[in-house]
Amino acid sequence: MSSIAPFHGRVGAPPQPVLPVAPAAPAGPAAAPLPTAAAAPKGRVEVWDMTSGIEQPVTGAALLASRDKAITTAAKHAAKVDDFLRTQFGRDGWDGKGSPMRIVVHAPNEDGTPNMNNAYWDNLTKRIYLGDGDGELFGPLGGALDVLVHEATHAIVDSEVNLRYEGQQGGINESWADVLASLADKRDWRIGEDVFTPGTPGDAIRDLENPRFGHVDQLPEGAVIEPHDYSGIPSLAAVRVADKLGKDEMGRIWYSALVDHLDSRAGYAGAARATLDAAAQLHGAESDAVSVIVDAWKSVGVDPRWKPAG
Ligand SMILES: [Ca+2]
Ligand SMILES: [Ca+2]
Ligand SMILES: [Zn+2]
Repeated sequence: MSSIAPFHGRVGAPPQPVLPVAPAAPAGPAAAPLPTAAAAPKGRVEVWDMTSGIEQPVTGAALLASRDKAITTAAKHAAKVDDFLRTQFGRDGWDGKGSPMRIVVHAPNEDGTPNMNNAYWDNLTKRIYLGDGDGELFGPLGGALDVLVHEATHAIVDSEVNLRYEGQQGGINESWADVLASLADKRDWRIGEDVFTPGTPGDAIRDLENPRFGHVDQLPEGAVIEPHDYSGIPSLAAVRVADKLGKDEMGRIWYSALVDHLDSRAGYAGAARATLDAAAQLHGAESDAVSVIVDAWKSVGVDPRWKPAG
């Protein structure tokens, strides 16, 4: 399970699908009269409502008629993610095979209590679970487009590369999720600012320009580091590449690195090599892009020539 925020004080297995559910009817124009054409999500989305504790499908007609803002906003954003993957990367759905975005709104905590302060991708159900937040730490998490892209990127990672969710691999997983999210919402490098601490303006879950750890030398030796904290190092390299090549071009290279070049055993150095291989393929081995990327990784203490230990 790959989430947007670290889970605090959680033990044991991640939330599992509660009960088998019937597949939802595809969202979008349905038998019911459409309020307006603009209200129909363009991208492919399937929605479940977990208010009752069970994943209940929301039909296209029910979605169009819904006055539940957490549901309608999450569905609108999920549709935008589907569009974004197609227009930004030419990707046909999160799995590259045309599958719709599948979201579960009002998802509870693992113990069944409501107002989960998190969102996560579950690779077993292939759905994104969106908590309502407690209103203090988070508002409903589907209210942020970048949170949806973050979780969709975990879906892409799981369908393309079998990364472990720990250590540097966990950091790579989280970093790619944040970096691709930063492309959907190009205003800045902050993640989740639209839903994080509704009572406090100007903050965010993470700021890729100002990560907790922005250089390998800052990592405390011997400590177990949480994947979201590990992610800051590759994310800062991506920021510095974007400073030179532009955000869209960085994104093109980073996406290609993920789907075409990243090795399932990669640590930071392997991730760096994947971006170099992608840049070399797109721009040539002697291109400026390649030297910009080498410099960016070195600035965070990662030498792409490192070989994995053992
Ligand atoms: Ca953002
Ligand atoms: Ca806030
Ligand atoms: Zn995540």
